[in-house]
Amino acid sequence: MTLMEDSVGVGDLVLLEPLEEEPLLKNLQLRYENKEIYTYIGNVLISVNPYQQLPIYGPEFIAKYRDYTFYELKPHIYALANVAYQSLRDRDRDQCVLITGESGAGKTEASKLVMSYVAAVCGKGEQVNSVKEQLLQSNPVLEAFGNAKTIRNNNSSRFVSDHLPGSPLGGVITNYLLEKSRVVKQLEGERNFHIFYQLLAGADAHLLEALKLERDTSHYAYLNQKVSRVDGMDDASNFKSVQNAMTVIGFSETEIQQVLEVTALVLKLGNVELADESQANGISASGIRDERGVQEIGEMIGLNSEELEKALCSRTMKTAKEEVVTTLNFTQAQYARDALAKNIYSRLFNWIVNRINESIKVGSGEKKKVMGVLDIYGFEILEDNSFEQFVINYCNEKLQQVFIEMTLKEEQEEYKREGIPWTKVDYFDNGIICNLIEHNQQGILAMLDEECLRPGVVSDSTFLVKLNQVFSKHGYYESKVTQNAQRQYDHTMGLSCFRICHYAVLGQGHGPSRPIVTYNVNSFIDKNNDLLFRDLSQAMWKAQHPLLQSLFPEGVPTQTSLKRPPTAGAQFKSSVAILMKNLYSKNPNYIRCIKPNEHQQRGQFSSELVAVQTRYLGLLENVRVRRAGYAYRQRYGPFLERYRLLGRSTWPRWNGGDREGVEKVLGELSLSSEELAFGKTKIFIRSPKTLFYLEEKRHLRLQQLATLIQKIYRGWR
Ligand code: AOV
Ligand code: MG
Repeated sequence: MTLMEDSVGVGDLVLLEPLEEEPLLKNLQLRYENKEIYTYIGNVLISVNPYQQLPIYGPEFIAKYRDYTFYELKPHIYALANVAYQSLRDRDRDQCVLITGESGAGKTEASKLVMSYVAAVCGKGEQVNSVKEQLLQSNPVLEAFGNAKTIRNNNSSRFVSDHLPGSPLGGVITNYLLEKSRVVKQLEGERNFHIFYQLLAGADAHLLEALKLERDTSHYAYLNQKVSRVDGMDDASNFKSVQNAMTVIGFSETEIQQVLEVTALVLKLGNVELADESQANGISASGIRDERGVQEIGEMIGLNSEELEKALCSRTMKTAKEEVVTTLNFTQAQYARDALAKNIYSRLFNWIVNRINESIKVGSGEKKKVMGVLDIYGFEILEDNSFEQFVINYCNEKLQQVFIEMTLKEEQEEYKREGIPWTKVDYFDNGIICNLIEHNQQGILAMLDEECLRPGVVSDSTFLVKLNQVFSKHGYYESKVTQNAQRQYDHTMGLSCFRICHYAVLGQGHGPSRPIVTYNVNSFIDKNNDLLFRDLSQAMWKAQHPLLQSLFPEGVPTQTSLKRPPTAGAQFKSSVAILMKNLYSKNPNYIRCIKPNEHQQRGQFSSELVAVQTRYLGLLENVRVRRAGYAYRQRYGPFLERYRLLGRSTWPRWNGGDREGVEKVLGELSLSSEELAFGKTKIFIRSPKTLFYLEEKRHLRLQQLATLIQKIYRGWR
């Protein structure tokens, strides 16, 4: 079975006729309904989430795909993984597999499939096998600490990971940007990170007692009381898997214990109840309502509870000359407590990632080639979008930019390599939207920073006022204030909101399905400030708990720096920049994931929902780019093998070179020379029609040959 013999639709959208949205969607739907979830656009793989286990994975399929070239078998994620792995090995180029798509579209599952493929086909030997096992076991650990149930996906990744399986396998996982606000607050219908529920459900009585935890999730303020269980997810047994995985990776028993202690600490912090102790004379202050809780925490982490109390309820301001201690009011104290919990958890997560890396990193010495598998949180449009969605969507916007630029570049390079003239292709450059967000002075993030650092009264609304002034005429920005007569007036947008028109695919779909996202500026300033008062980091550093202490190196009292740590937005932006640099230095391979319905249900394909995604993934545009020059290309060898039965001189036997053979066959068929280009190693065909013509001819010829054979056979009888 090959690409074009695929019974359901076309296996490569480059062959789609006519090239329009409706047939494209129909093609994906038809394939999906026949459980063909993979489709190509040239070397890009589209994957539609099946929401069911399909019998198309595992050793048997891996073995099949490793022995064939890309187009010889049905589209499959293994074929893409194989191409990436082979160019890593044979062409000595670092690779990256870039997986994009909205939340719940199947990115994480795809990344796991790619990694398991690479693990299966790469080098052998005892040491390699153990590293492979460790790499694969990193998934359950990362998912426990970095994933959570959201409205969109029961197992949503709340961080960006870049797995770098090396050669022979080894690697590093770079972790960027955990959504730490989830630790203290979750939207309705969502959960905190899986590990909290796993720990409470799966710890045996002895462990629970040692950590002084209650089994019941309702005991903990940080665990959303409305949802504690997820259908089909067994927290208790997952906890066992996580413990086991940590052991396989090489965490010592003490390390595992300490990780769990810090996890428990976060839950306990959430239960520290604060009291408003403002005095009649107007001086505001806060205190601890339940001293026992703080004492318990103190004992657990080896810190005097009075010290902890002080750090939670007051703040030392240092100036160049003196130190002033002020009491925190009730709101500030709550903020401080939550900031501490968020910081502890996100630093713990980073520590875990680094610890895994120590185990799996490629041996030191000469630089090894690497293959990055980048799995990010998907584009998110919720009913109420806040700072988290804003940065997540910014990250996706940047990836889209890489995608467009690199697809074009790759296409151009292939033409160059093959010695074929390149014609420029026009495409929509989303740089304007990226700029709107990230420009150093005039970008939304820069203005947010400016507002956070500005002395005087600043608030989320002063920030919005500023945005409105600066972007009043920006084509991709809108708010209630900037809306003007030309634009459709939208009464639903709140006064505290602004809107961005993301991934705008110009000229296509100006309807409601354009990915316009409304962000509410509420708490943008706080979230961006992400302040952790020094008193708290110093207290954590003083704790006798070795892991906890190591998470707060800046708590060393001798540190006198008055420099403000970078804001959350600035950190995010620089992580994104590193990520981009990393991507541009590698050879890209793309997987574009699509979510077929909003209900996480198998078998349902909503055309409207898929249409929105194909638009903002720019799939049509992608096909257009791919077809702008030559729609189809194939190496001479396999091409000749397939079509030589059409030529008089090449059938039944051909003794010449592959390229000459192809020239002969196509020459004898009198195809227009406009339609063909002979590259150094590949034949290029301009329009899909020509390819269909060849296929049709081949089909007829096969029938002819079959009849002939039957005749001969009958003659024999
Ligand atoms: P995501 O990574 O794209 O979302 P996931 O990879 O977590 O999405 O996929 C969501 C769910 O879809 C999984 O938990 C599986 O149940 C199912 N699924 C996805 N791909 C497959 C597949 N190939 N075969 C079977 N089931 C699949 V997010 O992390 O939310 O952006 O932030
Ligand atoms: Mg994911």
